[in-house]
Amino acid sequence: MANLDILIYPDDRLRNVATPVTDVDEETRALISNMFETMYEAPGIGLAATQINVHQRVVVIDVSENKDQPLTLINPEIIESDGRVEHEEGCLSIPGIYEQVTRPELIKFAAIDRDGNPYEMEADGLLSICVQHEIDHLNGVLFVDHLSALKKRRIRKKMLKHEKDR
Ligand code: GNR
Ligand code: NI
Repeated sequence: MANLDILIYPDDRLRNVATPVTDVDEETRALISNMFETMYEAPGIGLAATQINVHQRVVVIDVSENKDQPLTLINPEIIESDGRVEHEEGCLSIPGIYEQVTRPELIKFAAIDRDGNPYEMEADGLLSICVQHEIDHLNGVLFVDHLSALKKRRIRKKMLKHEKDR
C-alpha cells in the first residue's frame, strides 16, 4: 500500500476546494486505507485528502492514545457549534510550526462512514479541533489563515526559506 506524499505550505494545491463524494465505492475505500497508512506513518492525528493532492471531501482522524480508534469522515459538515477555545495546532503540511488557534469548543457534525452510512457525532476537546482543522483543509483553508497577517507572513517566509532543505 502507498505511503503518500504530503503537500507542503505554501503549495497552491492546498488551496483547492474539494468536491463531495457521490458514491462510496471500492476506490474510495482504497483511498481511505492509503490515507490512514499515511497519517499513522507521519505520524498525525488527522489527514484530509487535499493534503495528498486528492481533491475529494474525505478525512481520516485518530486522536486516541493507542491509535486504535480510526474515524472516517466523508462529506463532513458542522451542523452546530458552541463556545470558543484556544489550542495549539500543528499541520503535516506546515512542518515545524505550532501556533495557538481559537475555534468553537464544541461541535456537532454530520458525515458518511467508509460503508457509505451517514452518521452524526458530537465532539469536544482535541477531536473537535481536529475535525474543524480537517474540514478547513477540504475548503482550502490552513490553520495559519486563522493567525494575524504578520504571523502568517513570517511562517510563509520561513517555509519558503527551508524549501530547499527538503
Ligand atoms: O497531527 C496533527 N496534529 C494536530 C494538532 C493540533 C491541531 C490539529 C492537528 S491536525 C495534524 C495533522 C494534520 O495536519 N491534519 O490536517
Ligand atoms: Ni493539517
